[in-house]
Amino acid sequence: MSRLQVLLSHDRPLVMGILNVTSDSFSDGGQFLTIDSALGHAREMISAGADIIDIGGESTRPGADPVTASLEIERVIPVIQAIRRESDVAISVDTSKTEVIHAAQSEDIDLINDVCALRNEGAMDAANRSGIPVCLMHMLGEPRTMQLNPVYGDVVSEVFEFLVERVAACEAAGIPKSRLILDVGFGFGKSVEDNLTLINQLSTFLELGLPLLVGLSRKSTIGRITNDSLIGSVSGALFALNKGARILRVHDVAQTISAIRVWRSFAGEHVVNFAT
Ligand code: 7PM
Repeated sequence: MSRLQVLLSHDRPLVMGILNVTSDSFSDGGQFLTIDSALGHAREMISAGADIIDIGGESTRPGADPVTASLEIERVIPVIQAIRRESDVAISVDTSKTEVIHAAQSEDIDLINDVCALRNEGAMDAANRSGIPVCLMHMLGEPRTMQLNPVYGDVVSEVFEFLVERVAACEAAGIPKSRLILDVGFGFGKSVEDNLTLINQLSTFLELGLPLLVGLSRKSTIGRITNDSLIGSVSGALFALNKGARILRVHDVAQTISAIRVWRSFAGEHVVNFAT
């Protein structure tokens, strides 16, 4: 069984820690500072108990400066290697670029997290040949413009049909359902109301029969509800679990894990905090 299959076979939610591999204000043409600070952040999330580290080189971040495939590779690959030298944590690569999928597939990684759901030229083929599991996320439009005026007839059925179509496209290309995870794409081409509807109706997506990943940590919809993004994100994460989410993509790993422990205990599961 693959690392991710082992994790998913456990009867508990999984926590995916967000690792942004982006440059800071220092001049760092060689990317050393970028990689070093990313590794420090990864170590923190691993000791906090993250199940998966999601490494992103900023390619598809809404509003972010576009990053070339070679710069993304130059940042992401050394971080994968550095984490793998010291940890058996599951590693996810947050990318939509075919070149990055190609480069990452020869590393010991566990998931390709593509916010474009393998719609870019060559991405489906690269993911198929890699044999690595994939998270397919819904996004309306493209990152630069998706928040300008997203309009749906019925957001739940449109996102649902999109995911049905992408799963079928993967199966047709040779990627079996056993290698797929789905995500409704909170904040990706959606109004505040659309996001709230999708989370409220998240259990509808369980019908697709695949694990659901939810990423709402520190997103603007949470910020519209409360100024406390930590409490807001953790509260939202627990609500998503109640609606059937299996993997939570979060910034605040330690706090989310504490909340999950309480949630599982209240749900009647035997969770003992050995630390106290
Ligand atoms: C600006 C806006 C910066 C949004 C970064 C983001 C998801 C993801 C992201 C998600 C999956 C963030 C996002 N969000 N991958 N990548 N699901 N599967 O908040 O919701 O990190 S980028």
